[in-house]
Amino acid sequence: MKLHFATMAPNPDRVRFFLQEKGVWDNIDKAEVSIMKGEHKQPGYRAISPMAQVPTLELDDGTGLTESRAICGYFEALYPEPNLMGVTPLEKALIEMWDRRVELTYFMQIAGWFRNSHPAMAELEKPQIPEWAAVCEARARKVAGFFDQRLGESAFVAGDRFTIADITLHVTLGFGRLVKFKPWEGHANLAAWRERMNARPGLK
Ligand SMILES: N[C@@H](CCC(=O)N[C@@H](CS)C(=O)NCC(=O)O)C(=O)O
Repeated sequence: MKLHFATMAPNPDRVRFFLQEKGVWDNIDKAEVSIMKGEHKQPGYRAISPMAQVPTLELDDGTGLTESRAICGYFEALYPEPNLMGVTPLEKALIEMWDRRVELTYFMQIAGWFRNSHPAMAELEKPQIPEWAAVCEARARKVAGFFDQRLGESAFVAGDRFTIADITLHVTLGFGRLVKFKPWEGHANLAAWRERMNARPGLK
């Protein structure tokens, strides 16, 4: 199998951090795709990733597995330890709940804000809609407060141990820097959690 990924891109980073935390990143065969050069839109790549996005995990039988969370789920099954997606049915559901909350309510708002306002995205996001960027910005600012409150109640996003939900939030905070959004300035719980995440070798 081969992981098609891009550097400096949040979804590929979700998978990279997941594999680094598993300790297997260096063992995986990889191919770098340049988004800025449009390599993800070439017919050869679209054959495994019809929506022309990275990351894609290309399996030996030619199957193209996309969606970062699905790729992580596949690797979780291949490399069960350390567990990052839950063991019991309830724990699996709670971790998925928190991970999807981060992705859908926060990560996606940063994506909408960035893609609709940043000059570097003008080629990829046509048309850019400044009004939509403003809506996403307001939502991102609000939901950052929700996660700050959560991290005041819980050491990690999904409970008392590190999981994929922490990886998704860590990537989201990094993604937000592209629109100069630093919610840890003014949110003490988020700031303390971020310090701990930044200290993890797997999240570098
Ligand atoms: N839902 C997908 C999203 C993948 C995605 O949007 N990837 C971005 C890079 S972070 C991409 O390929 N963008 C290319 C483009 O917008 O043309 C996932 O979870 O992997």
